[in-house]
Amino acid sequence: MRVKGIGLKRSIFSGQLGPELDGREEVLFGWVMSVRDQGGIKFIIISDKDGIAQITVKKGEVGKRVWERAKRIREHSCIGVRGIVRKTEKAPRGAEIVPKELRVYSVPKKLPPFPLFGSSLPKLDKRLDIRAVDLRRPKAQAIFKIRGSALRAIRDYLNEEGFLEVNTPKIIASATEGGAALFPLLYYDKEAFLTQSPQLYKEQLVMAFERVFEIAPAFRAEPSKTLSHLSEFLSVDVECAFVDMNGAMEILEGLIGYVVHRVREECKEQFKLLGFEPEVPSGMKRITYDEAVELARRHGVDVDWGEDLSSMALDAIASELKGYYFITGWPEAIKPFYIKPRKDGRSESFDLMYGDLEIASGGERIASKRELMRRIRDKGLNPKSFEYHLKVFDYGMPPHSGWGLGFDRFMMVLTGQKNVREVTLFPRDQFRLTP
Ligand code: AMO
Repeated sequence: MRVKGIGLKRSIFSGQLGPELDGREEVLFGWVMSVRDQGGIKFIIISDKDGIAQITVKKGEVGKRVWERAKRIREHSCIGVRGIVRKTEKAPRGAEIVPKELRVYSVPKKLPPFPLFGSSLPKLDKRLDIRAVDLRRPKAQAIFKIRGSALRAIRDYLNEEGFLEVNTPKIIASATEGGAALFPLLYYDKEAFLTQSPQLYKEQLVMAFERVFEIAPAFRAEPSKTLSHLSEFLSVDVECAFVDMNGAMEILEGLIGYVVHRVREECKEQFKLLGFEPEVPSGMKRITYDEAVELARRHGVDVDWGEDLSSMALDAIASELKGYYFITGWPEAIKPFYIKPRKDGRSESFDLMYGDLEIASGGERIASKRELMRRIRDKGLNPKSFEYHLKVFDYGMPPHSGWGLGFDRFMMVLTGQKNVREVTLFPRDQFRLTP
């Protein structure tokens, strides 16, 4: 049980504590949530990564040293305890720990700038300034446990579907997502950029692996301070050979359904704490861009055919289309160069929406080098900057499609949060570079 340094070795987390351990000696670590002092007896509630446990320190029942140490303990102290489990219906989990040894690792010099276990919360910015402490709030813990569960589910689903997980460079030489701005950086003596998306690499990789996916950060210099834009977000990217736009949408729809099912199954306690249940998608509706424009116009929103859908237009559309739905066939002029155009000015592209929030976008890609070069020129870009990419197309590029899912936005949907910063550990935006 004893180890050098911290002096104790954990035997259980609070989640494993229960009446069935009655009489056993166990070791727990945690942070003190509350101390209820009743003169000769102190009830210390600690929380660890699983939840809470009660330590009952009664004068006379515990050793002198333990009693003296217990007196020093305050809220937020970080402690370790070795003691005997005693079953009791009065304690959480139906058992308490009667300590034989108490170790106090740190006693806070001051209390956190806001109560972690109360219901009133200060503004998000204040909490983000000391995020590591804020993350000890039970609701924040619930959100990030759901996030972990969703990431596991994504990996399981895509692996099961025969996709290979890949990792592509995040320092890149040229832009892919026209509209979104790049973060430049000095790469030895050259200019380089942080990646906006693994787009070109994932396309190249279908030649070798047919089906690939990547879960990695993407960087966008977004000057807008909205509730759903970050400068660094987690992108789930999929690319698949021999599949068209519809095939790509099917993979995305299948993935979303699976993830919702898995998190609902794995995170029951967390959803209960949040007072929220994510919607189970059933048959995601598909509307065309033209239909979306019509719908917005019917609600009195002025939309010129060919322009991106404004937030007002999306609000109007979302007032009729609840939950998940696809908008397909976007005008080719507002889509990036690699998206396959149709002959009628539209393209083989789609966005996956949840209400008025875009959570993913994708489509079929141009597989012909000549056409891709033409599109690069038409978009006012220089084919020379894409030589390293274009030359791959000489060696048997298959037809292929894919998508990018904004994972943080998907997390907003899964946890019912209105601000993307609530579902991101250390969010980055125009105004925040620390912590
Ligand atoms: P797109 O630029 O639409 O497409 O990005 C894909 C998805 O990423 C999310 N997203 C963001 N999330 C948070 N903050 C941001 N600043 C931000 N920007 C984008 C959105 C969006 O739907 N290469 C293509 C994908 C593809 O075709 O495979 C791409 O990057 O949820």
